[in-house]
Amino acid sequence: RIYKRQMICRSDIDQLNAPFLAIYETLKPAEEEKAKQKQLLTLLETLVSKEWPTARLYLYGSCANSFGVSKSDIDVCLAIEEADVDKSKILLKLADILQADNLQNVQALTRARVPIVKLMDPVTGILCDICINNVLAVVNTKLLRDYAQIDERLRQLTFIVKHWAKSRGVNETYQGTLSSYAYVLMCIHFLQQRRPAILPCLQEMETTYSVTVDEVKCAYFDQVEKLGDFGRRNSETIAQLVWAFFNYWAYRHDYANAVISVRTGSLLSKQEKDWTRRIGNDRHLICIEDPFETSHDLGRVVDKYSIKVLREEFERAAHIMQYDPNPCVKLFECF
Ligand code: 3AT
Ligand code: MG
Repeated sequence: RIYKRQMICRSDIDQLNAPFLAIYETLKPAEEEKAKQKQLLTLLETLVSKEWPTARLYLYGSCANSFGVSKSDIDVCLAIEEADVDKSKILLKLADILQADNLQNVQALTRARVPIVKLMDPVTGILCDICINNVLAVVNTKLLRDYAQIDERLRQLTFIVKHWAKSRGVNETYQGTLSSYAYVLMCIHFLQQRRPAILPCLQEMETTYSVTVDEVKCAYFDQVEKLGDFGRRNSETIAQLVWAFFNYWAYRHDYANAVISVRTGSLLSKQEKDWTRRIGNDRHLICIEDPFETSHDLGRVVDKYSIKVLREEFERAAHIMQYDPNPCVKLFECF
């Protein structure tokens, strides 16, 4: 590897706070975008309820988990409580309804891994994906949103990490790199691990919210407003955290043995998860446990080629954060 291992942070790190916060501010969506999303959701609700009066629509993903940058697509889940829903049939019907109401580029992708209808709203210009009964995604969206309310540094760090991943081409699951969802979990876990901790582990606390979805019990402490200023004893700044995040994934993470787990707020071993060998396409080269579907490794998309790409990008980022005179430019240089 070309980059040298670095453990001690540069002395001028805090001069990078202002530029990182400026990037965060430019990525943050404006309030009027939220209003447009609501407007589209209301239209969709009206159309859907005519055909399926008891169905409900939920926003999930980055438009609802507070980690969405400006101009993101929106993800919508149509929840239908019917025995034996034939998803393809519903999606085709839904596509007809949407098309008839002049929504643009309506497409039903019934054979995708997660079948969806895609559309574009000509009034707001918003692109939207609608899936059926993906309720676990709605619940994990709530978990992420609740974490985001505890300490603003989580949102800042995640925006910067996602922006880096998109710029460097390592946010493409079909190419074997990680999903946005995986990066958010990496950021939450990282802040749970700081000493003093910046984030608590909500799933280890008293249960105040509990639902069972597809036989998976999802329970955690969701009264986050009661946590006050949880992270106040830790005064690390965003620049220090960005530095430490990349340093961790470049040089400190034990790729051979460790699993990061937001559910427990700690590191687990591959041994105890039985993630030590390749089964089918799951190679477990970088292990990120889903907080609710605990048998899911979000790193399963990573293969023996893309793990190299990913680790080299972490090392490049760590090197830039340590040595580059102008990291806020170099870090996000397009791949
Ligand atoms: P972008 O801003 O769109 O990149 P996002 O948070 O919307 O980020 P995705 O579009 O990749 O992320 O995914 C939408 C949501 O679907 C996020 C999460 O609630 C859920 N999700 C994605 N991948 C998984 C997964 N492997 N397991 C469980 N839930 C997932
Ligand atoms: Mg999305």
